[in-house]
Formats: sequence, C-alpha cells, structure tokens
Amino acid sequence: STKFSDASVSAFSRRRFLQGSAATAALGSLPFSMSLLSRGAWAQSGRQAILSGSHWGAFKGIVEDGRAIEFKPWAKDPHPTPMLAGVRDSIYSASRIRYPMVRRAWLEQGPGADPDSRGDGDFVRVTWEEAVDLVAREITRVRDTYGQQAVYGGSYGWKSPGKLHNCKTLLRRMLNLTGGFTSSIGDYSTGAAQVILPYVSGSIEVYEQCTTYPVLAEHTELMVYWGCDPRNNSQISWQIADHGAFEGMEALKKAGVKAISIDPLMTQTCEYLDGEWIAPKPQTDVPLMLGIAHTLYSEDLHDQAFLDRYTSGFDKFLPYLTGETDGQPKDADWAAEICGLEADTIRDLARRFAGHRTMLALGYSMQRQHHGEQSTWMLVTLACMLGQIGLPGGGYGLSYHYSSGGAPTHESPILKAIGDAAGGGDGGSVDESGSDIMIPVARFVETLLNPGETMQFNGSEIELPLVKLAYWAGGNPFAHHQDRNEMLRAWRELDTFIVHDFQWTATARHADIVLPTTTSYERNDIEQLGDYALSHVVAMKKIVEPQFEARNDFDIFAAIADKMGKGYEFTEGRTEMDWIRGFYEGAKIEARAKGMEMPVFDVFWDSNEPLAFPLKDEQKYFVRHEAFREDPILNALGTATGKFEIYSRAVAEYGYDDCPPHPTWLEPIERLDGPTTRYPLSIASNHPRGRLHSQICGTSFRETYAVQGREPCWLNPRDASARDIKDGDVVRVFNDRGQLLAGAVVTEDIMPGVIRVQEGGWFDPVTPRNIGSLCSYGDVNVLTPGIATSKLAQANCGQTGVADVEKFTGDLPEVTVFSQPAPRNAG
Ligand code: PGD
Ligand code: PGD
Ligand code: 6MO
Repeated sequence: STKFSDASVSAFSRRRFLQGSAATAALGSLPFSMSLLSRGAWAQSGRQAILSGSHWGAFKGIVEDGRAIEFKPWAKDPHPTPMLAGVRDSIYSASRIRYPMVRRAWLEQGPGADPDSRGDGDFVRVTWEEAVDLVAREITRVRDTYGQQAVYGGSYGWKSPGKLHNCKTLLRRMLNLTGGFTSSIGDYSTGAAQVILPYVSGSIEVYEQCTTYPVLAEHTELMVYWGCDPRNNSQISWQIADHGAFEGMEALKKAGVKAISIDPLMTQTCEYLDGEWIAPKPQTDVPLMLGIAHTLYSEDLHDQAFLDRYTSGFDKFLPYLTGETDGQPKDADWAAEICGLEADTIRDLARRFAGHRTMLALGYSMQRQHHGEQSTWMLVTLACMLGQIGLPGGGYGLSYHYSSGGAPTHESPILKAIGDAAGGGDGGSVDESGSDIMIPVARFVETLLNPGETMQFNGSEIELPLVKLAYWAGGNPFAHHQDRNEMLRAWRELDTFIVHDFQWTATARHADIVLPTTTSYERNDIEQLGDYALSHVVAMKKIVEPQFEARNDFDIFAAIADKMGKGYEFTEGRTEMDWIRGFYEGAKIEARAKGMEMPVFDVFWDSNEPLAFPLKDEQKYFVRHEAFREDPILNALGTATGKFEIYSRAVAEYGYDDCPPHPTWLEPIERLDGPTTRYPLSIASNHPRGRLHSQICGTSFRETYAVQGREPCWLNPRDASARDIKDGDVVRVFNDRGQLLAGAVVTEDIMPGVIRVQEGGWFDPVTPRNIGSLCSYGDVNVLTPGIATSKLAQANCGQTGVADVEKFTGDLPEVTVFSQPAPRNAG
C-alpha cells in the first residue's frame, strides 16, 4: 500500500478527502466520490455490492432482490480463499438455526431431565419471549441453588470478527453485570507454548510479530518450516484476513530462498516453495531437535559466545544432551532410532542450519501434544545454539503460519471494542465477591467430572468448582474438545447447556436451549484488516436482513440482562450504530495523536472501501529480538534472568514430574511405534484446508472435499493396500476411545504410518443415546485423548493419538448432521 510522509498525513482535511486528492488515495483505496457513484449505478440495476469482512478476508456482498448471490473478494486481496463461497452459503444452508428451540425433556420435566437424550434431536420451538425468560430464570436458579461458580461462561472458541458483535465478550458482559461465574484461561491453539514461553523468552510470543517477510527475502538462506504450513493456515485470520503471508511467500520464492519442511505431510507451503520434505514420525520432534543440538555441540558448530551472553542454563542442559546425567547421549544415532530418519540426515541438518542464515519457523501442532511444552522450549534452545536470534533473517519465528504473521505492521490506531464489564457496575462483580475462578480452558470436562478436587496449574493450585450450567456463545466444544465420548459422559453432570449459534452444530444439537443468532452479514460492525498487518479499517456492513427469527447476540443478551434488571447497564442506552461510530471516533483521536487524520465517520462508512494506513520502513524491515541482541541489559527479556532460559529455576521449583526444568524428551502416552502403543497408525488432526475448524462444514463448500459425503481420511498407499482399501472407499477409523466413518484418500503426500483426518468435522453419532456410538460423518475428536500436556500448562493434546483403519462393509448409515434436527432415536 502507498507510503506517505508524516507531513502529508497531518495535512489531511475532510475537504481534501472529498476531492479525491493523491493523498486521499493513500488512506482510502478508491477516491470516495467515485465509489459513491458506482454504488449508485449498482442500485439502479437492482444490484448492490456491499463491503464487509470475515475471518476469510474482506469482500463485497453482491445482493440481488435482498439475497446475497455472491461474496466477491476485495479487489486488493492478494490471495483470496475459495472458502468465501462457503461463507456466503452459511447464511442460507440447510443447517441454519431458524428459531429458538428447547430440548423436549428439559422443557417438560425441568433442568437436568433425561440428559442422555441430549443430541437425539427432539426439540420444541418456543417464542423469543419464552426463551429469554427461561434463560434468565435458569441462570438465577443455578446461582441461588449452587452458588455463582456453578455458572460456566468460559465459552471458548472462535466467533466472527467485529468490535461490537463479539459474542464471547457479550456473554461475559451479561454474566458480569448480573453476578459471578466461572471462566476459562488460555486457549486450544497455543495452550502449552503460551505458558512455557514466558519462562523461556519472557513473553507469550506465539501471537507476536516475527521478523518480516521483506527481511527474510533479503537475508534468509534457509527457511525451515517445522510443522508449519502458512499456505494453508493463513487463509484465515482472527480479525479480517489480509493474506499478507501469501505476498511474503511469493517474495521468498522470487528470491530463491531454500525451504525445508519437517512434517509428516507434504504441505502446501512445501509444494509452493519447491521445498525439501523431511518426514519424521509424528511427536518425535524433540528427539530430532536434540539430535541436531548434539551434532552442533560435538562438531563445535554451536555459538558459545551467543550462549554466554544471551542465555542462561546451557550448562545445566548440556549434561543431559551429552548423556552425562542418564547415560544416553542424545546424538543423531539415538534420535534417528526414535524419529525414523537416517542419522546422516540429522547430522546434515545440523551442519546446514549452522552454515547458513537460517530461520526456524515453528507451527503450533507440536505443542498440542502430550508434553507439548518441550518442543517449543527445545526449538528456542536450538536457535540459541545457532546464535542467529536478532540477526536479519535468522533465529526463530512462532507465528509465520498464523493470521499472516510476518506481514509488516502498518502505522494505525487500534480500534476500541465493547467490554465485558468485568469488575464494573454494581452487579456483584466477580472481582469484588472474590468468587472468580478460572480453569485451564481444556480442563472443563475434567472439572465436570471432579468437582472439589485440586488441580496443579503453572505453579498454583485450583480447586475445581461444581458447575451445573454451561453457556456457549462463540465456539463449538463438540468439535474442538478431545475424547468426545468422555465429554458426553461429563456433560450429563450439567443441569443446563445453553448455546447461541447460527448453525446446527453438534454443540447446538447437544444443548438444552438453542438461540438462533445472526451471521455477521446480517448486522453492522467494524474491524481491522490483518492481525499483524493492521493495514486497513473495514466497515462490516449489513448485507442482508436477518434470516428466519435470528437475532444479534447483542440484542439477545441485552434482553436477558434486562430481565435481570441490568438492561441499561448492558446497552448503555446506545444503538448498534452508536457503538460502531464510537469505536471509530476513538481510533480517529489516536490516529491524530500519531499525525494522521482519518475522514469523518459518515465518509468512511459510505465510501464502501477499506480505509488504508501507511507502512513505515522500520516496521517493514522489522527484526525480532534485534534490540535485545544490540543491548541485552537495556532491552532485557522478561524472564527471571533477563536472558533466554534453557534452564528455568521457577519450573524446577514446581517440581512437576511431567515438565522438567530444561527441555527433555518424555515419551507421550501413545505415538507411532511407541513402546506401549497399541494401534499402528498415528492420527494427524490438522487444521482443515476447506474450513475454519468446524465453520462452513454445514455448507455446500463441503462438496469440494467430502468423499461419499464424509470427511476425508488420507493415507499412504502402503497402509491402504495392506488393508485392501482403495481411494474413495468408506473406512472405519477406530481405537479404544471411539470410532468414525470417513472417505479414503490414498496419497503419497502423507508418510507411511500416519493418517490425516482434519479437525472440525461435525460429530454425527448414529445412536446418540449410546456413548461410543459410531460417528457417521468423521469428527476426529472421537479418537483423540482428553489428557493434559502437563501440570504446567494443562493444555489440550488434540494432535496426540493413534488408531487403526479398516474398509467399512456394513450398511452405510446416513449423515444427518447437516439438516434440521429431528428425533433420531432408533438403535
Ligand atoms: P469453530 O468451528 O471455529 O471452532 O474450536 P472452535 O470452537 O473455535 O467454532 C466457532 C463457532 O462459533 C461456530 O459454530 C460458529 O458458527 C460460531 N459463531 C461464529 N460467529 C458467531 C456469532 O457471531 N455468534 C455466535 N453465537 N456464534 C458464532 C477451534 C479449536 O479447536 C482451536 S482454536 C484449536 S487450535 C484446536 N485445534 C485442534 C487440533 O489441531 N486437533 C484436534 N484434534 N482438535 C483441535 N481442537 C481445537
Ligand atoms: P496444523 O494444521 O494443526 O496447524 O496452526 P497449526 O500450526 O497448529 O499443523 C501444522 C502442520 O504441523 C501440519 O502440516 C501437520 O502435518 C504438522 N504436524 C502435525 N503433527 C506434527 C508433528 O508431530 N511433527 C511435525 N514436525 N509436524 C507435525 C493452527 C492455527 O491455524 C490455529 S491455532 C487456528 S485457530 C487456525 N485454524 C485454521 C483452520 O481451521 N483452517 C485453516 N485453513 N487455517 C487455519 N489457520 C489457523
Ligand atoms: Mo486455534
């Protein structure tokens, strides 16, 4: 986007904007007057093109006769995702929730009645008035009977972008204003890494900016993608996707940067960059990294000066590496045995890493595994030994695959957003009552099953609360959580499960009260473009009217708060457009302080184009940890020693048997060819190519990848032929925890011994009342374990798990999860 000097920015005036001057083009992408004109022309033909944005990017909703017929990617999107077609279809799909619904047994017999019938599809339609009344009364009943902690409002998961219609914040706002509740801490994405990294590098790092692509293109010689696939994973962003990573990778390709991908699968990134594919057995990256570290040390290729000046504790780690402490040198031969690579390949990697300007780009999957803290810690240790941290194009990066990390950050204000009213108001705030409990987010099932027990977590102890009501608005726990069958058992402890969504997900199907919300495309909002780029502010305009009886989460929670006497506190007497205008005005003031003048709100809103912000050279050429390298005293890291900690005294003091004080190889509960592992195939539950988790699984976009109407299961020809499975067959994937049907995709793009079933397929139990039922569509989390990474982080292990596969020869059960729920009780 266009660069301009501070002088020209501060000279902006509204008049110059309207004139469509050269400077205007810098902030707005089209001269405003022109875009107004073209909109008029559209309107005359009965067609409109309305700007909005989503996790999948900015786009224009093409509307004809009140119906969105296409979502056209924003003209400046460098790499639109084909998923946009599914995003449009989510407005109209057969899986749309139409009316407020209540589970029959709950409605007729009261909270907690016949919990086994959750998921069997027997719902009764109620009016909005009844629904709001039921919810308000039930929250009050549970708080009065069991105490405030018995209401769980953690509601983990994704939502839609937008600073106002943030369903999760709005849920907490309603709960905070009306009393207390139990909440969650951490996330499923980086649960282990974000807890260990503050001890190692002094900040959570995983969501922070990496060395930018322009620097990589110029300086990096070896780009190592370690379980890291930005071509897939940066199709989406938490805010509105900018897809800057695609421009970045194009620059790497043009510059001829050598890429290596260490991954059990051939990734799209490796394919695009014509990279070298190295496939270790899943979950054995720590031995692989140790083998490389050992080679560096024994061949004197490590940077001792860097270790001395910028790190602490290498001396305590070294005896483990050399085997002095346990008699086992962690050399390349030892590592090769575990990870299934040649020892020479490992030694060669060490030499090449040390001999080039090397960037180690790590994805998140490896820390979503048993003892997942160790891989992140060991990668940082390896980067410390290489000594290139803080140099242009060297070191490590933890968000190259996520939301276009590495795309340069623009000079922009931060949009304000609606708050959750924590500690505010007189509604018996959780802070004041001291009843505030936060449980590690992936431990909710454990909490339901073990109230009153004590849990270790990151150096503290948590007494698990008794929870009787769970409320989800944003997030899909019946997709994201592991060990579905254990989860079903735990859910029976709940009296009441309330869900807001616009899609009949498995979560909505297992709820007692289901409230239909609008999609983003049926309401107005405002958001920034790019999580790291922050390059534009986007008006998210209403494209079509709410479908059926859908209402905004904001209005639903306002009505519930009102029933409980807090209606005004919830809305502050402001309408949707009042809030949006307020966020914009706040940003305008911040921009002015930075020497930039944004147009007045109405001009921005009516322009129908994203508002662009400038990019400064120092941000374009950002080098992570450069300042620390220059002066490690003045710019000390946030760790106890101010340096990278290869040994942590704090972690040592916790004394956890599953998280030692320096990076260590610990056997996971199960893995491919593990010593006590009972199934022959490792499951890769990657993030899907054609979805954002479970989102848009219920749309027509599914037809682009489904095999015989089911989620694909990729497997290597060797494993397929050993089981007489052919491409396109329906297969049963199973282990001790559960079973699912999937459609076989036989391909050389996956290493032998590994199968891939992407996370987010909708759970569709054939006999919902029976725990352990076959899932007829292919939810991989019926197979994964519900255990924690360790006592330190208590994070999820969605990427740990083994199973077997067989050709399915029985009568094929129907897939019913994508249509309106109906009683499905037989069997
Ligand atoms: P989504 O499908 O994005 O999954 O799990 P998450 O729960 O975030 O769910 C978002 C839900 O919010 C959808 O049902 C959507 O319709 C709804 N929604 C969207 N907008 C709105 C709105 O405005 N209002 C309301 N009320 N609802 C809305 C993701 C989680 O899964 C994550 S982040 C990770 S990293 C984990 N990854 C894995 C993994 O790698 N492997 C396994 N096995 N399991 C995983 N689970 C985790
Ligand atoms: P995954 O796809 O789970 O993504 O980002 P994350 O990096 O966790 O895994 C990335 C790579 O790791 C895959 O190529 C996989 O084969 C590899 N891998 C798996 N196990 C191992 C292992 O043991 N060793 C090695 N070396 N490699 C391994 C997740 C991030 O993606 C998150 S948290 C979210 S919330 C977003 N989700 C999506 C999404 O659902 N869909 C898309 N298209 N994009 C996303 N981006 C974000
Ligand atoms: Mo995530």
